[in-house]
Amino acid sequence: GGDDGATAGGGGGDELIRVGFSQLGAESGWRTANTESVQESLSEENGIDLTFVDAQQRQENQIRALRDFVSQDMDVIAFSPVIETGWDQVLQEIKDAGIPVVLVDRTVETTVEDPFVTWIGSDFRAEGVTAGEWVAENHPDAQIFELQGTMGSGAQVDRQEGFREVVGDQVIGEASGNFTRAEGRTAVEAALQAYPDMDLIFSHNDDMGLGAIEAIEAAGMTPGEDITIVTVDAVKDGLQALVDGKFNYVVECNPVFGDQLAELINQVHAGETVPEQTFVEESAFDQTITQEFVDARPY
Ligand code: GYE
Repeated sequence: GGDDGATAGGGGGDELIRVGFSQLGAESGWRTANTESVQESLSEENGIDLTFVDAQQRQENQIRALRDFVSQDMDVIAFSPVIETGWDQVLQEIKDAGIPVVLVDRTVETTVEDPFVTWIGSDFRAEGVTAGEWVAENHPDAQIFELQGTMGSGAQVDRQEGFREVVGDQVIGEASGNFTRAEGRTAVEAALQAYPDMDLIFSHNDDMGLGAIEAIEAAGMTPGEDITIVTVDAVKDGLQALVDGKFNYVVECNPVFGDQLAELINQVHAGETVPEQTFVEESAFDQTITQEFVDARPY
């Protein structure tokens, strides 16, 4: 639906773009930072009236939220899908209602044609490759345990694919920690029993890596020394673990793209042509980062 003619940054209450945003959860430090960025930028100041709903990592909650947005006739629907598949029906319903979709962070796999106008997020596959290349260069003989994110999520599927392209033959075990610290800890407790030879963990995010630290210390070993830990995200807690010598390498995944998202939403609503994909910028860090750098990290 949506009325045309709202201008970017437009002021008056009547002209605000009504946006429904379905966030997938609050599972990690990355997600918290992402939610803060989205809520701060999808603001009246940027011409947006935001309805924000957290799905607590459950797809059925997200589908319900998306249907609510359709019945509320939102101007634009934005969402970050918890897993890649299972969206065909609801995406078709949104399309039939004529509401443009802006996909955020994670990706979808669907049979619906042109299911979204634009996507903004990270190159998860490249993150996996970056992690793999550091391992290949620094620990070419490592016995690797891969601590996976939520199975079937874009971030899990693509990080695994990229990582294994480089060092796949060194992976001796894998389990999912669902991107949370608690489940990461449980998975590594089991892995320490199942794979006594493992000496390197590739964790798909910082929070699960922090859970791994707890499990390793509880088993009387030294994280970062007895077991090398490589993670993705680079939230403040992750970088602190790096400076403390408990993580060895952290690939950055940038959650702070609310301003870019707000601009895309304004452009989409105005019917302007937007790029199909926008990749946010990121880098990677090793133990040479300083405490000052960590202290200055805003999230
Ligand atoms: O890396 C992880 C979060 O989809 C990029 O989800 C995101 C990932 C992020 O739970 O910490």
